[in-house]
Amino acid sequence: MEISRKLFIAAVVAGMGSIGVSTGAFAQEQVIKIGHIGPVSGPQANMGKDDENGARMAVDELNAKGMEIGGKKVKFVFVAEDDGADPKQGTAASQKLCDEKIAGAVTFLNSGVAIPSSKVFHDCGIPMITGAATNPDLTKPGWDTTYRVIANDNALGAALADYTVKTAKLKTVAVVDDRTPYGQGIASVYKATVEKLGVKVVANEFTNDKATDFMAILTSIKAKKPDAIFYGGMYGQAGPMLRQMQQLGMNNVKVFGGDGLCIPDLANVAAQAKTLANVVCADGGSTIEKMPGGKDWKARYDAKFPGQFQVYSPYFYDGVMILADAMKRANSWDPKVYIPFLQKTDYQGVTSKIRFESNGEMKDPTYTLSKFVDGKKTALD
Ligand code: ABU
Repeated sequence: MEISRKLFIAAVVAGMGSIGVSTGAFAQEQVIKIGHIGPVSGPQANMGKDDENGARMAVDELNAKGMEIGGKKVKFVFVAEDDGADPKQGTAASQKLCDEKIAGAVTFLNSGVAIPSSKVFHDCGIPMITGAATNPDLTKPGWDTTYRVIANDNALGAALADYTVKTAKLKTVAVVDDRTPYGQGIASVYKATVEKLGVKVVANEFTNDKATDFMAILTSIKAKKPDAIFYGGMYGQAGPMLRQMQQLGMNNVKVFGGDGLCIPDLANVAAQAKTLANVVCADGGSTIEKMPGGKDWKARYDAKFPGQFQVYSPYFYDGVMILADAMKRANSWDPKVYIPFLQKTDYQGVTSKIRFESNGEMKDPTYTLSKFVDGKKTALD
């Protein structure tokens, strides 16, 4: 009796394979792993965590609803890794998820991590969608494994340049970037576009993505009397920079920046600096209020992750739904089989209708410019 029970268990375990069937083998559920990698530790953790929350929420909702693919009941399992905003940690985590045989990843806040990691995913044939990394170089190779569901920095940098000239009617700017692929990339798009539109760039300064003391850079810029500073970088630096601008009396200097600093919490990061009122920043996509499914989605998000919403979680949510949609249409979770269906995505998401260009960029992406009114992030019309 005991021997036949052992033989039975051995037969079931052998039939499971290493990843194929859930531990509830008797339920015959097919496990499909979805990965996320982002900076959930360190100074960018609140943005990284928000992205992870969006992807996790989609996985939980798919499982709650129940889904069959190719006639088989499936269970999605969320596998999350921390990259600390560090390219080395990010590529190592990407290889780890490849080795764990995830079916797809919805992933990356930082372009400096996403770009080298996209090669890792390409080499192991696993598709990745980002809802936040915005450097245009990400999709330059045109791999069928790399997708983005948000506007890139060509759109955001140019929109801010256009605002500088046509709306704010400024004549001179200083440009500062953090030397990361993101900061450098968006700053170079902004600089080239404002120069083309007739603005004089009176200073070009550099910092890094760990710095918090900008007094020397700002003192040098102040002497050149620019109408505005464009900062290419993240909120962890933009906050102290705004505070130090106030300390130096640069209260009439406008501040422009991309999605890396355009977070609802910027007032706190800037210690309520008055200069916050001079900020205009650009995010990819629409406000929650204007998204087709935004209000309902946000109510569910806030119930699940109170006080954690930042910017891009709805895009990570849509990214997971897009992977599931492609698998459903392909009748398969095997990347080789479902990638051609992913390329032909035509999905009505929470954020917008999502379709892809042949290089994996989103078709017809939108963006939003915002300012801060009494410390509250407020979209411009
Ligand atoms: N786009 C916001 C996060 C910064 C980056 O792309 O690296």
